[in-house]
Amino acid sequence: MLRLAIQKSGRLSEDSLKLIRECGITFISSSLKLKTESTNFPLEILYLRDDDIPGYVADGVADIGIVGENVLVEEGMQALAVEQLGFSKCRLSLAVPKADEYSDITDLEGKNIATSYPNLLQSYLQEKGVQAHIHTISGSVEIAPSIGLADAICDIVSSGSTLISNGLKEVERVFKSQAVLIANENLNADKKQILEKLLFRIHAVQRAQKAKYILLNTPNEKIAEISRLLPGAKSPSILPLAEEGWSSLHSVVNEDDFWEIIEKLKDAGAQGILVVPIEKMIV
Ligand code: PRT
Ligand code: ZN
Repeated sequence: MLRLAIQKSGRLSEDSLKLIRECGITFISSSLKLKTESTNFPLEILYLRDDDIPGYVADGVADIGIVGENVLVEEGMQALAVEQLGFSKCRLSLAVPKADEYSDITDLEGKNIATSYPNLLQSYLQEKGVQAHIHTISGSVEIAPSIGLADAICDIVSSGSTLISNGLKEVERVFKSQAVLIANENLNADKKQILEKLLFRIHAVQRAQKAKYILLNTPNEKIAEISRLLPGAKSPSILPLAEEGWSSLHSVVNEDDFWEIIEKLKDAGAQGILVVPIEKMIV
């Protein structure tokens, strides 16, 4: 049995549970429970505050966990990281009042900066050779300049709308973050094996998220040209159509290249192009 710690309620919770479900792991989730066990995989889920997750995993109370890299690195526990998960993307940024003139980081020399991430901020300032006074506060960081508590703030930004609505502008990006899977460094052989199984499933889910299954019709004389445009899992599958001289071609495309490829396929004579999501992908 492997114990997974995820955030009880917050920005990481929904996507963490979604990932586990997409791995085919079923369990009863209830916002009132602190612990739940999967019905079809040797996994127990603990619901915790995100800040506590690295500590619990380091101590072995939980075997693995899902947490933001910002929290992990702030707590000095980056050694536990196993795998970036691609969700809850955000950045830790420095921001100053909109009306302030700002040219570069040296403008913050000797200034007061409010943050909940003193360690990440300190190492960034040190790297830039800037000395400032760091005020550690646990929340509502963005109001610090307007109440006279600080000249600048260093906080998590995602869309940027919180900064704008508090009359602030983002001036430096200190750290880029996303959700990461972490693991205790001394898992026994049994637990390691379960973790390997889980990672195998996570990789299949992640691969599928980036890939699309594409089906199209092509005149036979265009098969070679169109196949070259489709760097699929291996090579495209080609099936004859009922109509003489035509074939149906099936392959996989990467979401990032998707629109560019579609244009080229049309130009090359492809017709009836269908693009469908892939649920799991094992290579
Ligand atoms: O109760 P608990 O301690 O478990 O949760 P929490 O309140 O400490 O954390 P939570 O749920 O807010 O965030 C959990 C993790 O989500 C963070 O550690 C980040 O890794 C990640 N994340 C992603 C974010 C954001 N996006 C985010 N936008 N964490 C916080 N924010 C906040 C930010 O602090 C600011 O107040 O959202 C505001 C900015 O958002 P925008 O969109 O207006 O820029
Ligand atoms: Zn927290």
